[in-house]
Amino acid sequence: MTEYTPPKVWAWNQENGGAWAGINRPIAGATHEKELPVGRHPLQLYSLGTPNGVKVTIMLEELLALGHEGAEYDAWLIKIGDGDQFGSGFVGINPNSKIPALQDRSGPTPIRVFESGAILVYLAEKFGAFLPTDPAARAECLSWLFWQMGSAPYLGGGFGHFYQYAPIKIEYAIDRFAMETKRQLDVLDRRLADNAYLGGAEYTIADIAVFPWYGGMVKGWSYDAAEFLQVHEYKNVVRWADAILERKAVQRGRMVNRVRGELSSQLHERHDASDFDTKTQDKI
Ligand SMILES: N[C@@H](CCC(=O)N[C@@H](CS)C(=O)NCC(=O)O)C(=O)O
Repeated sequence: MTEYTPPKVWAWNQENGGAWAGINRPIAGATHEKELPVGRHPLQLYSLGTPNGVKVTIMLEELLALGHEGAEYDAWLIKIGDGDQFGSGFVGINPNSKIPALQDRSGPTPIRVFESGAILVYLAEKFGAFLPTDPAARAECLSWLFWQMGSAPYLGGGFGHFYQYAPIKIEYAIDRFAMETKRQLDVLDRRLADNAYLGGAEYTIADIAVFPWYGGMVKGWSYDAAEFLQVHEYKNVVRWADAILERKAVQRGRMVNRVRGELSSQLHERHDASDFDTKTQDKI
């Protein structure tokens, strides 16, 4: 390993060569003026089909499947590789410049919500679904939801970054984050040994948040690392992920704002329930 001695003062090296280096900046705020489009539905989602984005589209499709018409939504595509998250309109609803961001326009004054966990809680409370009201069950559900928000950056920003995206393979970094990712999978596996879902017997926003990250990991969708991390060993996580994947709302939610994979699985924007049948990339 080449030794690196940090200088006295860090400087921004724009040419660091890593994947995503082009969109990383040490400053916040908008880079350009750009209004966001607004559709006809009460909820406007600005997102991309990454694990964080998919949490929200799964939740919205689950709410619609339960018959909550107020959960009708327009899902607009934010291309983070092109820097759409730094447009002034997007920064106006998420000062952190990251997808997903939601605007609820059902009332007299639009309400903005950013951070996928906050969006899940907001929607669960608005529609009274997927968040138990019993104090013990609610505490368990929120504990797993916040576990996901705190843990996934080690999986994505730590393991995924150094294993797949970094321009050089650094044993120390890969080793550290592989160990933490396996520990996290074991945490889930032990919980799911005695419980159908993370909150207990019921499917909740905790499962909706954790599935795209850790379900994706054990299904081998992430970072080409299934063999490296021996993900098949986490049998209870695999069983749980398979059960969630059978849900029609989950299958639909995974298609929205998706820009990779089979063309028939990519619905770049969703403005109507019928779009799943008529507007996937293989059909337009
Ligand atoms: N904690 C945030 C994380 C969101 C996040 O990291 N979004 C990524 C895509 S998955 C993003 O928009 N990245 C663009 C950027 O960093 O400029 C959440 O859960 O909403």
